[in-house]
Amino acid sequence: MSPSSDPLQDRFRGCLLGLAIGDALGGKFEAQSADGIRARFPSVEALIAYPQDEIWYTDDTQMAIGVAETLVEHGAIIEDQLCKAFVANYVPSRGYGRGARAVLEAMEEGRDYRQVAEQYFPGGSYGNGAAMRVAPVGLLFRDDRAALQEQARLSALPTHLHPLGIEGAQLLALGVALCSQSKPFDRAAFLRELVAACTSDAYRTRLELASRLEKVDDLGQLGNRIEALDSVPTAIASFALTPESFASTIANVIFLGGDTDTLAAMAGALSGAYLGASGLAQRLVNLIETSPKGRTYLIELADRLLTVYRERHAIKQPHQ
Ligand code: RVK
Ligand code: MG
Ligand code: MG
Repeated sequence: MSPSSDPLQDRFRGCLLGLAIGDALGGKFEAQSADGIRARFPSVEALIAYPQDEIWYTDDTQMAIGVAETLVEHGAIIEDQLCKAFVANYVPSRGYGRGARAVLEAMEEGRDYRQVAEQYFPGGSYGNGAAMRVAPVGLLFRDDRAALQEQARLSALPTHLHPLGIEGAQLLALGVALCSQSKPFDRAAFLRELVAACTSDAYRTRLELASRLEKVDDLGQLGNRIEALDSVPTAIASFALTPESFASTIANVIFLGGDTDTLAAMAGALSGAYLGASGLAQRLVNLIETSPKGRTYLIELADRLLTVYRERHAIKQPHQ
């Protein structure tokens, strides 16, 4: 990849590549214990140096690609089109959540997937599957908070109807939007804005705790699980503690064990949106899989999303 001289292009690329790297590296440790991972890797550097061959992403990136493709094609989330993209990209062996699998298979077979989504988990899923894939929404609607909230909600709905699943996606999208704007990083302002955007006490409490955390060793207090509430604030807090280091931001959540791919995918998307592709760990960028929807495709997708963003901006503000 030739480095971009366009700072916003660098950030769009960084977000998608950072997500894929976090997902793929974290995917090597999914469901392992924190102690087990720490015993093998005493430092951030040791963990980041671990992959020697291509790293393969999981469902997190695969679904984020579907979200980005829908936005690129239609300029906004259109549910039918989003479902088509999810189904077209669906490779079950990439490691989907069990509820998500049931919903996607209903979509694939033309059954009533909304009913499956409502009934599989009564009240809807509060898994982190909507948040893990939402980053492209944060990029495209980075300058329009109302649209960002609504588009993040729409991107969640096919699989995640529970308010905590939806709110997790809205907060992560807002985090990406803020990261794509801020330099230098103001941690207090970043977390204040996220706290102010919370609609539930549950997220507000976690993000207030995140704003009081001072050490990466305390990140575990925020959770490391597959539920959105137990992972979205953790990813946000990890980025906020080490904003200038992509490697630390993804490694510190992988060290927590548990849902490592998704924690690192979300943290990686935030970090990449802030630092840009040029600020990522270049060795890992070069190891991202070279499959048809691998590294080169992710870069092209980020560039196409930026084109749509700029077109949207030009239409909204014709005199600027
Ligand atoms: C495998 C009870 C609920 C629930 C509810 C729990 C991939 C379930 C990715 C469920 C991510 C899990 C992850 C995931 C993304 C959710 N009552 N339990 N109302 N709602 N859960 O199935 O796309 O790794 O244990 O909707 O959100 O890497 O199995 O899928 O880590 O959360 O899956 O929720 O999963 P799902 P998802
Ligand atoms: Mg995954
Ligand atoms: Mg996961």
